[in-house]
Amino acid sequence: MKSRAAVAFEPGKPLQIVEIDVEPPRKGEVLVKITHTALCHTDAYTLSGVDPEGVFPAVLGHEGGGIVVEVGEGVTSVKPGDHVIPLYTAECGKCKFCTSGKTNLCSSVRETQGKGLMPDGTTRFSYNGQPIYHYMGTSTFSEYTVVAEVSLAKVNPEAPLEKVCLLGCGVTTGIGAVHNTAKVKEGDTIAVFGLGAIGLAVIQGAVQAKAGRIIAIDTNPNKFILAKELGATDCVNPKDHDRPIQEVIVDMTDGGVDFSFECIGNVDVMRSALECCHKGWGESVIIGVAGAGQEICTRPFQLVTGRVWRGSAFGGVKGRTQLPGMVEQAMAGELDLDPYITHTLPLERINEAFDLMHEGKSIRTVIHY
Ligand code: NAD
Ligand code: DAO
Ligand code: ZN
Repeated sequence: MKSRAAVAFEPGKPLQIVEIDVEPPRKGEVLVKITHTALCHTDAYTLSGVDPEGVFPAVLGHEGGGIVVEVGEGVTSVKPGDHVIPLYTAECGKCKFCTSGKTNLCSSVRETQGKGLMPDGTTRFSYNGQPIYHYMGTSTFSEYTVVAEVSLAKVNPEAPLEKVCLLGCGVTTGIGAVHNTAKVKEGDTIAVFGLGAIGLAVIQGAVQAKAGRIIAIDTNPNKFILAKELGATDCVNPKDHDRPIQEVIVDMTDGGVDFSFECIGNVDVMRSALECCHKGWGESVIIGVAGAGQEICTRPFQLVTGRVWRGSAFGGVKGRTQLPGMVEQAMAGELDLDPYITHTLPLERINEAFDLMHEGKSIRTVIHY
């Protein structure tokens, strides 16, 4: 079938809106009509060409929502008409990871997903007879996409897909990192570095956890308005200080925070985030994705004296099991998605959405088909 899609033909170049060919779903696969997708910084990261797993040409996009059109052989958990959120972190429920009870990472489709291919090692997309690669197992920048069954969360059909698509990545990642990775408790002091959708969702999660002080840090002071609305108690711009930001935060908090979250992907900030943690117990969670080959560093004494460095992928959330419940929370008004949606645009204007992100003007732009 034909599908309108925004294709990344080359790294560093704008996406091109073209009509691609999409093959029917094969065994264990599902054809989904994407109704809405948002853009995340990770899409920009891959498009820039620095992602070691970035293959071109590809259909990017991983924060979407849609409706099942057709299922391949053996698919039992979804049927045509079901509303779904594609998952870049699959959940097969059977692999060593899924059955460990220790992680939300799943190995079932991981190897091929990282190569831009479907689990059988081929692609369902082509343009003028040339193959187009998949991305993160989701490829939501195409009106019709093919996704592995294990990479789909079935959600309440009453849920507004134009909003709950955000649960496909950013909001879930930030909120999940607070509850599943850090396990923030009532009264804890936290620091959030970077106030894009991920950092704002960390703030929202911290408010849910009844954190005490929530210190929001960004070099763009325009981000402080929304951060305060969502519950930040203090806002700090590193540019206002002539000493390392970790020293500023340690002084503000009588020795450091209980938890910090890096939501930028900057290895220098990752160090600051660790070192602003309280001696003896402070924990820092890395969420941001750093450039290929970059490394983090600190003095080992920081760890010897009790600080802990962790990381979080998709907020530690098991998508098929837990995402439907988060959608219910959003529908019940317990999880407000409206503040994140600063812009909406049709697919044809998706490159403007990337510009808005790079200019620091948007939190999330929701693209409609
Ligand atoms: P974003 O670009 O919208 O937000 C980043 C924020 O960081 C911006 O507000 C920017 O002003 C601020 N910033 C930049 N440099 C800074 C500095 N030196 N000090 C303080 N603030 C600074 O991005 P996003 O969509 O919120 O994503 C954030 C990061 O999280 C990205 O690296 C993305 O790839 C990553 N991510 C990770 C996961 C995961 O599962 N681990 C999931 C989604 C996104
Ligand atoms: O299982 O080995 C693995 C890798 C899982 C990928 C997790 C990706 C998390 C960070 C990427 C940000 C996505 C928007
Ligand atoms: Zn698994």
